[in-house]
Amino acid sequence: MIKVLGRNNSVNVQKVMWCAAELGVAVERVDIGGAFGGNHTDEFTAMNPNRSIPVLIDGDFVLWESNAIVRYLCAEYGHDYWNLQSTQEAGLAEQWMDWYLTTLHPPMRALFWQLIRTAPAAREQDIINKAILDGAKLWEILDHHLATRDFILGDQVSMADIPLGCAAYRWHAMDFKRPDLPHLKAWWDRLVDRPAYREHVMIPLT
Ligand SMILES: N[C@@H](CCC(=O)N[C@@H](CS)C(=O)NCC(=O)O)C(=O)O
Repeated sequence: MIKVLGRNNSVNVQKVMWCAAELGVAVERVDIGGAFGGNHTDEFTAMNPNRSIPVLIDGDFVLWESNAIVRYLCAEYGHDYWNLQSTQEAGLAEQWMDWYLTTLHPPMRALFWQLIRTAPAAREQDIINKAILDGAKLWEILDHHLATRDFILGDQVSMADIPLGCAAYRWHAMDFKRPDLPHLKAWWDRLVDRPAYREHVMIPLT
């Protein structure tokens, strides 16, 4: 059985677990990283020299970088709309996945660390304000994109929804004043309807 090394409260592990569940791929997840430790051993470092989670083990094949793992799972085990049909579709999916990683993740990470991982007395309001402002501008881009489609690539959910969908839960679950972005909210509601999303992504933020 495929193994995923990583604690379930990591957004990057959630991408992989949600994707595998959507594909119907059985996975054994092992709690590693954060308070569990285990990602600085020689054995782990040999698999991922970054000492970060998640790591996927599929037989003799080892893979790290969560977006790469999602792409691998869809290419290897994808069916129906999870198996992208053209290089254009794949290009667009990768565009949004990379946009999340390079552009939206930094303000989302700052917000998460301030509001969830930092004690209230130690929070820095200017960092929080900037992250909300930067994040809102970017979510607005996605809101505009979603005005004419149900999911990121069109009518059907795809791997393009995975990283942004994980971030969207955090955006809606954290306690701050969000701008009104109706298309984004409607898309997020569609994700919330998915049992695999609720099971692997919508867990308490810690
Ligand atoms: N770009 C990497 C980032 C991996 C990463 O930074 N993972 C974090 C958890 S979200 C980690 O390993 N933190 C150290 C730890 O949990 O001990 C990916 O997408 O997989």
